Amino acid sequence: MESPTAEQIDKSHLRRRRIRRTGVSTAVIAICIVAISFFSADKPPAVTAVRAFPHLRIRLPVVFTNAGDRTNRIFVGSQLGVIHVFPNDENVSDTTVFLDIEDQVICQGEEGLLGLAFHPNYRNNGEFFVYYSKAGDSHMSIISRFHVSKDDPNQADENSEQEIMRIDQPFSNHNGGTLAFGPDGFLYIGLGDGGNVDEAKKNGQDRSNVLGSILRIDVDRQQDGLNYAIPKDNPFVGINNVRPEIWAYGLRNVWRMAFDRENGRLWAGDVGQDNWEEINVIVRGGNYGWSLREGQHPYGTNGSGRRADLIEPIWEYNHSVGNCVVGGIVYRGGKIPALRGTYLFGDYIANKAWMLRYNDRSGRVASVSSIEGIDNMPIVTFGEDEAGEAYLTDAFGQIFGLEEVGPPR
Ligand SMILES: [Ca+2]
Repeated sequence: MESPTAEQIDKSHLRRRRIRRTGVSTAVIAICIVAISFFSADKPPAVTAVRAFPHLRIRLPVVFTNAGDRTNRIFVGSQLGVIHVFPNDENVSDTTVFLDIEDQVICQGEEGLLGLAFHPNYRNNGEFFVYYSKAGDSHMSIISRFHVSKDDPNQADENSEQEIMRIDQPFSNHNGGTLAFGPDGFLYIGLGDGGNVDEAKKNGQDRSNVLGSILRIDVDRQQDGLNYAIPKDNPFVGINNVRPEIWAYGLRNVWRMAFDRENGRLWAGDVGQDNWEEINVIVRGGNYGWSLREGQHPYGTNGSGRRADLIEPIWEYNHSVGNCVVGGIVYRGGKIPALRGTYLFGDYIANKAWMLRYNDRSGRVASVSSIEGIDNMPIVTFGEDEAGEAYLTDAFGQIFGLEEVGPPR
């Protein structure tokens, strides 16, 4: 993929040549060279994926996260319905089963245990939240609260389940499934459009149900007979026939979203259908266009041109590049300082992953470059440890970290 900075750099070179012709002082030229370096610096260093925790192989590792409780442990959720825990130590040889609800989870195709998030106050209240597809029910997604056991920090209390929400899915695919707490302490839930193809149920633009949306709920309070409450500043509170849980909508199948731990910005990958995969920056009340648009293009018979009320993805790529975007995380670790602030994402089908630099002021992408060393790795998810170091997992059960291998290229 072409880096949008290339043109800017070319223009800077032209400017520099013009200055030389007019005989401007070397000090000015030096300033220009600094400016050119600044443009170049808007591309991250060369980075490669390397195997992390090489003695571990975890079946279908769809969530990689930490508890934020200063114990420096890693938690990996398996789509089968098992959550593993292990110390953040390269030499670890085995995991401990933190929670096993395999008997109540159907793991098939896009269904299974898909989401796991620890309460921001987990250290004190021991609460964590799980998203799974319920066995014995027809395409039913469950979001439940569990507690850690009283006497063993590496063991959840399987009997502590309290169902928070259930979502009746019309089909088996497009379940979304990411759970993530925002900096506001509310739980965000990424959902798909209900599945099948061509947005069969037309849920993307329909706010009378929760599908095709990202939800925002308060799990610390209860309201109207629900096991959660609606934050008062949710964008659609009090609007007739619109679900007040909705934070943003017009989404097809959010496969992985994450908050930037430094500035709270919410990033989401939205899997496309025919041609385009999307990276979106999610804002309050945003309509992300599905199924009027796919990527930055009209979609289907009701396809729409650009409209002020439809938010375009900040980045898209077509199906000659990859077929299933995996939204990642913004790197905030300490190991690769020049990578800080870079959004990492990948593609499940294409065996590719990228680093995206975003310009806060312009709201535009400054550069996208490939992460090296991605070979025969169907990327499933990204995650971070407590220190903000980045990891990704693949469908073969392997975990990878990142290493800097040179200057930008
Ligand atoms: Ca879109």
